[in-house]
This record gives sequence, structure tokens and C-alpha cells, in this order.
Amino acid sequence: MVAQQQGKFTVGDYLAERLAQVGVRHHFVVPGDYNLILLDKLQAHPELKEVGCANELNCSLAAEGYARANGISACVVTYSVGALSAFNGTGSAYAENLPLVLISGSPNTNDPSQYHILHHTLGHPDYTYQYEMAKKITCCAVAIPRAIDAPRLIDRALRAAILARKPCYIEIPTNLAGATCVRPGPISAITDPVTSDKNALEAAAKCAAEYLDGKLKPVILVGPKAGRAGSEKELIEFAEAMGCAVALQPAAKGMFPEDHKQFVGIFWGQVSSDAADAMVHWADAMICVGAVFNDYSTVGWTAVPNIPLMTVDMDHVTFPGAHFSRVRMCEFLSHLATQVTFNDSTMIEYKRLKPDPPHVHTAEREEPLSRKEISRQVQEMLTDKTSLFVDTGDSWFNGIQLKLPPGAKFEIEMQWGHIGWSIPAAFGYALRHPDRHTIVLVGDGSFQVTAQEVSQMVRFKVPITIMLINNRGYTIEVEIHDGSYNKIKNWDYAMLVEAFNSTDGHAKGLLANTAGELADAIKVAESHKEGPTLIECTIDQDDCSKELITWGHYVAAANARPPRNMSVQE
Ligand code: DPX
Ligand code: MG
Repeated sequence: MVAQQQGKFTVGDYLAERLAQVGVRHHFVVPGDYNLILLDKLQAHPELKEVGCANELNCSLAAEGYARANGISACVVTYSVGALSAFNGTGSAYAENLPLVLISGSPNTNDPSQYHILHHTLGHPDYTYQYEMAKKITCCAVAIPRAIDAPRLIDRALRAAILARKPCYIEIPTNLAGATCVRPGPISAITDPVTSDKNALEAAAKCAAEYLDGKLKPVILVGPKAGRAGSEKELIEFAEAMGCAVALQPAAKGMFPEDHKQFVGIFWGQVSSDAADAMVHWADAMICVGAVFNDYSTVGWTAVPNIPLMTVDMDHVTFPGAHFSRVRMCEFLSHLATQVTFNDSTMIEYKRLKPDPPHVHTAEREEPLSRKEISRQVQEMLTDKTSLFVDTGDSWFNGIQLKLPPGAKFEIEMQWGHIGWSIPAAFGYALRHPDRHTIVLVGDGSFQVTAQEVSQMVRFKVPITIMLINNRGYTIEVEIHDGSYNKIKNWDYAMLVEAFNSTDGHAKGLLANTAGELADAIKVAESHKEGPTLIECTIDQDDCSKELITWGHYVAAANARPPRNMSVQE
């Protein structure tokens, strides 16, 4: 703030100060003439570090990943040509419940009233369209009309994003970023959490305790919103008070410790791990904590639990026959932990059902590389310091099957499912967590979407290990519905990432065709700290997990349901 205190304080300074106060330390940017003054202001803030991205899609996805690590992030782009690309990562943040602040420069405030046609726009003088579009993919969108409105609108958007765990949108005209502005008031006005309504909390916990008392076989099902609500600690507290089985949805992997004695695996219908499905289907009560039932998590609607559900969401609790608003998940779980009766019947049953650990075959060094051997070697890489990103494709299934050691983190983007997400998202995440070893499992098709962002890993010397599984195409799509469109042009991936080095970079690109080559490459990656290492793992085109095949069949069937309510003429 020193530099800013000496000169005039501007709208850009206000935004910078607020971003720093809510905990942003890196902001992701692509410059354009509508946002340059704003970028100068953000750059001038001593607590913000500017991180340039190769394009706005990657910029928004890097911010999405940063929000996973940091709780909140900022992505700054130019009008339309930039923002419309950044809408994609903003959509991801919405779907994945992450507070991402999308900030866009916009036309000079004098232009709309003069009916001026401007560059980077649709070519007609109504410049409200981007703001209108942003409203649909954020929990709060504001367009600043005058400098005097900036504090109120910026504060409103930030508070909404923090409370809802959703993205917000702030549009700042190019001639307002440098306009004089008042200084911000106390940050607690924005960051103070909303607590539960005391009466609703009491009533919900009482209702839950009574409901559970009447049940013989309760199971807890954890979904991705449990982690987003920051309730991991309270979840353990509650689970231990209950003593019952805890299954996780695939997108919640890592949100409850896998070495905990009550962990019974990933519930994913037919492709569940560790007999989690047997437990879920045996239960007579299901406490769904932050669960999301979509077509993917229910395996094409074949695995929707068929008993009434008790739903604990981020800010409300619903039972068969009762609903309680303004009950925060964390508070509810820790309060309920003091009210419930211990019932470990599902754990007694699980001990009888728990499958023995599978025998894992170790390939000979010269054996051609297989999917199973990659998984075996990746499993050995995992430590308490690992953060594992798995991209859409067979990497989801391979990642879900791995056993996470205590402390290891797992990131998946299962609601939005944007191929290529993992490369920029892991980059954003790793900037915030330099102490962790970020590993990415990504397919060849996914990598081709966002490959440029590896060059930022080179530029910022981020030592991410990218395991690129090259099966020469879109295999998940092959399993859902095959066609020539699922073939892609092969690249020399190892050589490509070294091209990003130019004269000053330190990326390593390695190729593994055999089990031994992969083991050697992993050793190199683990000791390489000056930049990213990409290991291209080549496998046969048909070598995919049986879980992917099974899941693909059911999802294909769900996609192919004929239209209902057709008129008789049709
Ligand atoms: C598509 C998917 O190579 O993984 O293991 O070979 O399937 P697998 P790849 O990365 O291919 C991914 C491909 C094309 N999905 O199989 S999952 C549709 C799709 C999407 N996101 C975007 N476009 C298309 N999920 C941005
Ligand atoms: Mg592929």
C-alpha cells in the first residue's frame, strides 16, 4: 500500500486491495487494451503477483485450480475476445463450487451513449451483452458505471462469491480503472461468515437424531460439496460419533481419509471400489453430505439410491418430510455429532464384505507399457505431499482406483468435465502450494486442448509431473459411442514440451514405451525441480480400464433414451 498511499487512490487500487484482503496472492491475466490500466494497478499492489497465461481459457482454468488451493482466485481478461473464452473456466468454477473472481475490462463509459462501434465487440453499440451473459454463470455480476459505485459493487460481488462458493463477475470500464476512488472499509464486512440460524440448527439436529435413532443400518455418503464447504474436520467428528460406514462419491475422493477405518470405498454404482456399492444398497438410512447425483456419478442413472435420503447441503438440511434453511454444513455436522447414538452395524457387515487387496502384477522392465503398470507405478509415487489431478477420460477411472496415503490430495473436475482442465488448473494450484508435489494424469486428447499452459510452468519454474497417457485418441468417447471423430493427430509430446524451453527453460520431456522406461522417467521427474516434467506413456489403443467400459455402456444408454411425450403424429 505504500506506493498507493502517496498518490491518488483509484478504482483499480480498490480492487487490488480487496483481492489481497480476501487472500488472493496470485492473479491470472491476459492483457488487452480494455484492461491495461487495471493490470498496472493490480501489479502495483505489493501482495499480488501477476501471472500471465497463454490464453483466456487457460487463464480461467488456472484461476479455477488456484481457487482449489487457495479458497479464492482472480482472473483478469479483456472485453469479449478474452472474457467469452474465460467464461468456460468460470462455468467450471460455478459447477465445482469455487469462488473465482472474473474481472473484465470494458469500453470507455462515453462510448455507449455516443453509439460508437468498438473493436473486440459484436459490432453494435449495446455493450451490456457480456454482463448479461456473465449473470448466468456467476452468483453475482456487477458492471461498474461510475467510480463512485465501485466500492459498493466490488464489495457486493466479492461477498456473494465467498458466501456462495461460486464465481462472481466484475466489469470495469477502461477509463474507470484509474479514476479516483475512496479507500475500503474493514474487510470483515466481506469475509465474515454467515452462521446458522440457531433455532433451525437445533431443530434440524433434533430431527436428524430422531430419524437416525429409528434406523438399523445407516451409511454416510460424502459428495464433493463437503470439501467445498470446508467441513472435512466436522465430517470425521460426525462419522466417528456415528460409527457407521462412510462411502464417497467419485468427485469427493480425498475429502475423507482413505486410511480411516470407516472408509468403505468410492460409491460409483457398477464401478464402485472396495464394495462401497454393497454397503450403500444395504443401508436403510443414508446421510448424504454434500452429495451431487448427476448422470455421471449415478452411472447413467443406474445407481440412484432407492431409499429416502437425508441431505446435508452447504447451507440447508432436508429429510423425508422436513426442511431446514440456513443451517451450515460444518455447524450441523459437529452439533449432530453430540446428539447421535453410536451404531456400527454397517461396519460389522463391511468387515465381512471387504474385498482382499488385489494382487498387483509388477511388469518386467522390457514389457510394453500397460495402463495397469502405469497405475502401479503412479501408486508408488503418492506420498502425503502429493496433489493428484486427474483429467476427464480414463484418467478419471485410473485415478479413482488409486489408494490415497494420508495427507495426499485429489483434484477432479467431474461436474464440468472439460478436457484439458488439469494442465492450467494444476499450474494455478501448484503456484499456491509449492511445498506439494503436483502430479497430473491426463490423456492425449485432453492435453491437446490446453498444452500451451505447460509453457507457464516452464516460465514460473513449477515442477509439476505430467503423466500423459497416449492411447491415440478419445477412448472414453469410443466407449460411449465410436466414430472416426474419436481419432486424433498424434504429436511428439515429449519433444513439444521441450520446445517451450526456448533458450532459458528447464522442462523435461520423456518417452516411456516400456515399464522400465517409465520407472527411469519417474526417477528423473522426481529429482527435477527447475520446471515441469512430462512423461509420455504410450499404451495400446484398446488398453483401458474395465470400469470405463462398464460406465461408458450405461452413460451411452442414458444418452440414447428416446424423447418422451412425443405427439402421436410424430
Ligand atoms: C472427450 C473426451 O485422450 O482421454 O482416456 O483417451 O478418453 P481418453 P483423452 O484425453 O480424450 C478425452 C476424450 C472428447 N469429451 O475421450 S472425455 C468431450 C469433451 C469434453 N470437454 C471438452 N470438449 C469435448 N469433455 C472441452
Ligand atoms: Mg486418449
